[in-house]
Amino acid sequence: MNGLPREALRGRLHALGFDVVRFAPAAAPGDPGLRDWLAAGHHADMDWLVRTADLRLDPQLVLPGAQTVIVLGVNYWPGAAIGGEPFARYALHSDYHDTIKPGLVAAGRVLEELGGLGATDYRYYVDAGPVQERGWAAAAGVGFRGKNGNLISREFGNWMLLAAILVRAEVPADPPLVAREAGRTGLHCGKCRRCLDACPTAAFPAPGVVDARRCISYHTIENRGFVPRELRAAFGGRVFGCDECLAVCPWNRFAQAGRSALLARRHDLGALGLLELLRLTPERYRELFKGTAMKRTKLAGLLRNACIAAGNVWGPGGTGSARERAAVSAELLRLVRHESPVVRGHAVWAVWRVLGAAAGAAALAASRAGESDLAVIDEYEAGPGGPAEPAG
Ligand code: B12
Ligand code: SF4
Ligand code: SF4
Repeated sequence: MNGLPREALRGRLHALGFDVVRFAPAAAPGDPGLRDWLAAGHHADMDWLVRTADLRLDPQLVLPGAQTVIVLGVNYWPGAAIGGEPFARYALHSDYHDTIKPGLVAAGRVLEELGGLGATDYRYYVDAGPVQERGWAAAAGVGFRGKNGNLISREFGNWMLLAAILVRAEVPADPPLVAREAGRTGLHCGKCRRCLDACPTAAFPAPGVVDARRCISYHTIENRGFVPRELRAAFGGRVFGCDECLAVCPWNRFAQAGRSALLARRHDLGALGLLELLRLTPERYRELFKGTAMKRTKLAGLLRNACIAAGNVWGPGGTGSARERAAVSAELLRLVRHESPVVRGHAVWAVWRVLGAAAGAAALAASRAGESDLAVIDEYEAGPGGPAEPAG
């Protein structure tokens, strides 16, 4: 197989909308931590990571004969802070899997044209494939793995999505930022540990290692069931994803406004209030979130998350406005009768938080009598659990 001209290829892929285009040799990378991470259970219930571990550790099992991994970065910094706490920034776009994919399809055509490759000589992935995108990005010098676990670009900071193409052709490799230290966590962090200290749920058992069982991003996006009760109060007003350990990172001072060539902004969603989220009907949910990453949680997941956020924002020490308190309580008391036990259970938790012990018990008495799901009954039994004076 012929080699591919590196700079011509980089230029063509950049023109397709990829902000960073770099190349690493597709040698098997060994096991720089994935197996330990899985063995410790840090993947929570994401068992697909276990099932694909062998593939993730050896690109030859994914595409036999692969010689190069092309690592692609898409910068999603909007230029100024948008939205707020409820939604992770990446989610305020049409689903990036869908909008980056046409760029990958076009990249495949470029490989065929420049390298005379066939369609089976390459495989591309964005997020969902059996490829450790952060590891390859570090190997190709896209950036370094911060103590927050994220791949940090010295050009764009933390706000970069990744994609990868395995290809059966040689491309001269780009060097990692520091030779022989590509995978080292915190390579350019120095003594800083802001991300570790800022994590609301203490989800870092060690620098660079995220325990998904404690991570708000995992629970609000991937977890389909009950969120552990002891973690909920730390979620604050977050409804989908969490940017905390990314946002505090000083490397973001280098962030540049993205071209958005392979993204479609939905910053309008950032203006949605919690009350509106609690009131979502299936029709309104479809209308608002069609084509976004937030479809992943389904309506029940989003309502569950909104209940947790409401329980925090209008609960003890919360910042919710007194003007909206009655309306929020009314919606929560409607949701304690929702068809999904997961929504009902978290609505009960939120009612305890918002109304406190006495008013909560009175308001919940009727629905409690009719509840038969054991997990939801457990939420009734748990009561407010701690100081529950309604705020403000
Ligand atoms: C599972 C997953 C999650 C889980 C677990 C996160 C985690 N830290 O592992 C949860 C749901 C919690 C999550 C959350 C988020 N995620 Co996520 N997630 C993934 C996914 C699908 C797999 C990651 C994984 O395998 N984790 C296990 C750990 C052990 O692996 P790792 O992070 O890759 O790190 C190892 C390797 O890099 C390896 N390594 C080191 N050197 C080398 C060298 C080579 C050559 C190789 C191959 C490997 C290697 O060693 C590291 C330590 O073991 C990737 C997509 C993908 N296919 O890679 C996206 C991905 C990592 N997520 C992403 C994003 C944006 C997020 C969030 C910011 C979303 C949000 N705002 O809520 C948060 C950030 C949380 C955090 N601090 O990490 C982006 C990150 C982009 C970037 N710049 O780093 C990715 C790459 C998706 C994408 N295509 O853009 N995520
Ligand atoms: S995404 Fe949020 S909860 Fe998860 S590790 Fe980062 S700061 Fe902690
Ligand atoms: S916040 Fe500090 S420690 Fe964390 S990734 Fe950024 S530079 Fe590294």
